Amino acid sequence: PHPILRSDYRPPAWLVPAVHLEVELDPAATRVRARLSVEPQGGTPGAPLRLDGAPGMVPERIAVDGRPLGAEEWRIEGEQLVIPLDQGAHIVDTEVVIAPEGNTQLMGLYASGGLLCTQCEAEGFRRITFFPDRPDVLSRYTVRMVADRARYPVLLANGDQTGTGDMTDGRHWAEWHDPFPKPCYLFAMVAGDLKANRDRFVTASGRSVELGIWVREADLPRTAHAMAALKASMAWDERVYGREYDLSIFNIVAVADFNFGAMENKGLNIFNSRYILADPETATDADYDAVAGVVAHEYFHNWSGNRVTCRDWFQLSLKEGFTVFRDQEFSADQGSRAVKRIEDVRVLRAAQFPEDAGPLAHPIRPDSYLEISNFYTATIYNKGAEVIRMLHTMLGAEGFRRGSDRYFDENDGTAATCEDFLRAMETANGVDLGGFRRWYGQAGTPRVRALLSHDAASGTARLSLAQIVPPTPGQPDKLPMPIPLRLALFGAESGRTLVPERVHILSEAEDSILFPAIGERPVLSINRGFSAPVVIESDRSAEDLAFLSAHDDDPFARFEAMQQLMVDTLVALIEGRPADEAAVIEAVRTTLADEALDAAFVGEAVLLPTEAFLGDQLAQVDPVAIRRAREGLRQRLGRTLEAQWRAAYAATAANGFALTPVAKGRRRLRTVALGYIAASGAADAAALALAQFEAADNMTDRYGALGVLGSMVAPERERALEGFYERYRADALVLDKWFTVQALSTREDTAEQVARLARHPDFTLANPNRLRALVGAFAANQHAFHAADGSGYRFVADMILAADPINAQTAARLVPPLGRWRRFEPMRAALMRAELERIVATPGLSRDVFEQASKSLG
Ligand code: B3K
Ligand code: ZN
Repeated sequence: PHPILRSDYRPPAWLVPAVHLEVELDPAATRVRARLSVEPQGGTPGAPLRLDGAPGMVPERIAVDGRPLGAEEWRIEGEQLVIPLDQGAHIVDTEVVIAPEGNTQLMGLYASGGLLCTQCEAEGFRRITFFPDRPDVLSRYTVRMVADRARYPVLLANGDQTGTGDMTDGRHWAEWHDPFPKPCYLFAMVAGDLKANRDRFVTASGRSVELGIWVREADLPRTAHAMAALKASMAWDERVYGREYDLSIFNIVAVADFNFGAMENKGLNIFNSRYILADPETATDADYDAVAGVVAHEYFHNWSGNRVTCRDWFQLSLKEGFTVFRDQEFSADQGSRAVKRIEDVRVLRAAQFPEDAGPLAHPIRPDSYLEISNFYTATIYNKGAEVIRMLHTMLGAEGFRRGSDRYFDENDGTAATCEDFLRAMETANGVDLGGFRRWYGQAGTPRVRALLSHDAASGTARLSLAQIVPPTPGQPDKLPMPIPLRLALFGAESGRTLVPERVHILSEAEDSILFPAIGERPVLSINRGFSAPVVIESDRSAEDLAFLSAHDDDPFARFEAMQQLMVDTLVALIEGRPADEAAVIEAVRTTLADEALDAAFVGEAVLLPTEAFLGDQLAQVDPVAIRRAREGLRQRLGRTLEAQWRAAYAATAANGFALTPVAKGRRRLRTVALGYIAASGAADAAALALAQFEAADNMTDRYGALGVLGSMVAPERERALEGFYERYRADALVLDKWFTVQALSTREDTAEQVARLARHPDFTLANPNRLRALVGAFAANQHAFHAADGSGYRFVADMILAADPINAQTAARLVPPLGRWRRFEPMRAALMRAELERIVATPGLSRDVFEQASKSLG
């Protein structure tokens, strides 16, 4: 396979202003008749019309301007249909037959449950019909769907419904028209036996929008939260960005088999059901938040993605980074801003930092790819969002809004670039973002060294800053990037604010700031709110970190100081150096005792950093030493503060289910406290957890208890796992949790249990959620996955190879954990490489898995 290069971009030779589709839906043989109005675009006179297709797809009929073409008048080149045409506008008809029920890749038109549905981003439309499948070809679509009325009573597509009717043969039809020109990746249609939760939203300018969330009838009671989130998102985008919805219908459909979280098709979002369905019995508080966040994300794409789309797939972060930033801010406005920021930074550190430090590192605007599906990454999405957030920080909320208004106005109805976005921000604010562009082109997480010195005699303090952007594949040398750092100074003795928060932009490799009139020893609070996606290296003592964790006025900075204190202590323990364990225990005690803090924050702040994150701090990951040190500290925290954990547990006792931020925070802290009670080794811990499990009136408490039990060796564990299975075996989304909790267990026998679960009758490679629930979770369980004998690597590689022919996109997502081999000692590294080599040597490998595995070896 040859790489696609960003520098090779050329505008399309032919445009397709209008598309008319006629689709006779049938799971075994769906007939698609496409009528394209095509017209040449200056630049490449004489170029033939090139339409993308899928492997093995052949047209049954082709006509140009109504005249059927003979076999010599067209050809198939690779997977493209090539038709020589005279300059000038033409009508091109093609007809193909496709088989949705055999489509296990879940791209294009496929069957899920009893439904037929589509997924076209990035390159799925070419599996439905021959078409220039690139985002800079924008068309107006009319779709006529025909299907069996009994089996598929509901027929949905983008835009407005313009007609329906019955046929004499038991089939019926529906016609939809979308007035907004769109790229084909935003095309969607769904046929099935669905019921809608219907509602309505009146836009700021008074237009009424019919809302529908379409699910299986039995799932209707689980759609209320998604509907509330949708309406809140619509109002938020009007208030914060001045963006109104633009069609009279907005539909969402939930499907059980989906490669990703959801898809923002114009007026017809299609969702992985796990991001729609929620009720207290089956969804945790985290699930509820994810539903709201993804509903908002897809809705926000209507402007950041659909009205303004991407010129080419190298610009993916233009819509994804911006839209993640928008959904993060929406969620922050709905609940606790500090806790939301903590969660988002956790995700960035768990998923994006390792990516940025490994063989698959790429900038948020990549330069090349083999398979675009591999670039829907934490870098494009989450680092992309951080880059937008830095612009927001530097320009201020109003300046950022001026820039986004200008961006939407200037680019509405077009396929734009990251450069267009930056230029709109610049012109609207009269600023030069020249150096900032490096964030788009350079990969790697910058490291910022921050050293504060104090001269008591002169009453001055000096902060020395230095940045290093590490080398990444293909980018050995980096230039410094503008890094906005929110910082403040506090008095170590008085606790007073000595220098209130300011934003300092570190633009050069090195820089220093002089602070006058600093009479007492200052303590540095830096990268507050995580203002830049960087690693801070400072020499703050355990005492100073403990001080900040108790006194900083930025809650994120308090969390961060506690984390750093825990990391420093654990790294020392892992490396066998003297460690200030007492400082951690006292800081946790102080946080637990602070009545001004809300429970949600406390629940986050007292958690030890994950084993994986600790691994990232070490020159070489030693999973066994990390596990031992972390579990040891957990146990001592549990024991020393046992009375405090029991008090916190009692104070947060279940008291009727409510979905308020306060009730959610209490549930969070309750399960965290239960975990520490179990870690202490208390004799009643398993019984306490089982009691919580059995008495729970909601999934958060039940799954929280199951998570604690899952790592224990106790009969209560087996009882809870069996009870959970029996209770939820018919509910796929909850059964996923049953697989995950066992894959994440810290027990010594986790690898065997997971291998056994892979043979369980409820395990299937065909459903992406299930595959991720077991294999994805196992690969994230550092200690179990990195078993010294290589059994974890072999298992995951076997699963990748087994899944690849069925669903290449999902299989490829399991490869990166194996690609981290450079971070391990030579024995493990060799075992990991051997599995990657075995994967690469497998005949018939998909392009998706080939790209990830071969680049991981490189
Ligand atoms: N835009 C979709 C991406 C799905 C493509 C997966 N290959 C989801 C989202 O970011 O909203
Ligand atoms: Zn998105």
